[in-house]
Amino acid sequence: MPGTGRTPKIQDVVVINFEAFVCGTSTSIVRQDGVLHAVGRKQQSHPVPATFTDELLLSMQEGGITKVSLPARSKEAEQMLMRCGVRRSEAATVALDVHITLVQICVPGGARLQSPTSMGRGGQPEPLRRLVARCASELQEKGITVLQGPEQGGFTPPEVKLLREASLRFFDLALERMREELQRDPNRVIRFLDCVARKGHRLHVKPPDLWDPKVFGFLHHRGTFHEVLHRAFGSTEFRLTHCGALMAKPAVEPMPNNVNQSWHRDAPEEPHLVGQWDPYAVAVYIPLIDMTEQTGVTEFLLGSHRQALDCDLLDKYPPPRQDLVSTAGLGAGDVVIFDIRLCHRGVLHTAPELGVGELGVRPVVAMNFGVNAWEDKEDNNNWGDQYLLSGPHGK
Ligand SMILES: O=C(O)CCC(=O)C(=O)O
Repeated sequence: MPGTGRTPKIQDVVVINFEAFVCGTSTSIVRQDGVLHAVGRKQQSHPVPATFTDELLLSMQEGGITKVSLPARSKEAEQMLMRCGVRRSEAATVALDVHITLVQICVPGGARLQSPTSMGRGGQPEPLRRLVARCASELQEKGITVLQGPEQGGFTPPEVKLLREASLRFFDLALERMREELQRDPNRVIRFLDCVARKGHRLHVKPPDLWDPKVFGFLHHRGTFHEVLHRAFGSTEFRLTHCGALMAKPAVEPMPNNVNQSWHRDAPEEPHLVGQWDPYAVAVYIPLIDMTEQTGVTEFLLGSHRQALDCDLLDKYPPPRQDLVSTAGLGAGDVVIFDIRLCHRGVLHTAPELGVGELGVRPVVAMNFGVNAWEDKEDNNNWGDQYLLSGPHGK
């Protein structure tokens, strides 16, 4: 099985627990008597051509696919099948009925992350104290909470504009420098102290301006989300340890690296801290555009912050949908707070027309906060040791 080093055996039946969601159809790939069958919602079963099977098994072994999809009857779909070795006559059978490709589907499987309501009983806005207590308790129990709209402590349109401009300004400079680096050496790995490429076409950047308290003081203190953190940590002794922006570039071409991020935690459990603080560290995400299922959402597994679960396995064995939430549906400026241990992943961004800047990117401000006793290893573990851009570097 993928990830375990074991090759699927002929007698394995229904080994592949992924689905294709195309044209409203859910299709499972089932292995029976050594042959892959695609079984549609109406239980019709189609053998998957042998050439395609090999490719599919290989991808599964590499853990690259959890869901498969094909844009209905499209030219690209047909081309994709051809590239996988399916002959035109076979493609007609497979493509029209079953809709399979090796492109990983890029919409989240679970519910939209939503605040129960911004109104209290009787249509009144929820009093700040109650809102803070509710969000802190949600963060503790589910591992994630959200502040939606300025009335709940989300950021205002002018604040979002400032954040978006600062993030894009830095991103554009970084792109220019990256192009120069790649021209010099096409194999250059983008791993700098201020800019790092991540899977899922993410570029994680650290715009130094975000550390400027005169312009971006609202990120650093006195916001409603700081109140939630205070309440959840049970202490005022916490601090901002990382401040950056996650820029998801659109994945529009059928390319082999068009894959969602792998499920992961941003930091591991620290048993010596949990006894005293739970949570002891969180990530705060602020989408800078309105999010839809197509704009590169982040998907989260509820409750996983307190589970001794190997997040990596979720790539091969997708979690139940009822335990998943995503940032789809959130507005620009909403504030997502999640436990640093919560399993999550970035889903591909496929709607450049809804993004911003020259490339149509999806920007999200990403910050880490932790109690003073927590050491954030983000900057040491995940980044390079040289700056891509010269000039001031923030913190
Ligand atoms: O960009 C996203 O949606 C999530 C990114 C993420 O989780 C990461 O890069 O660690």
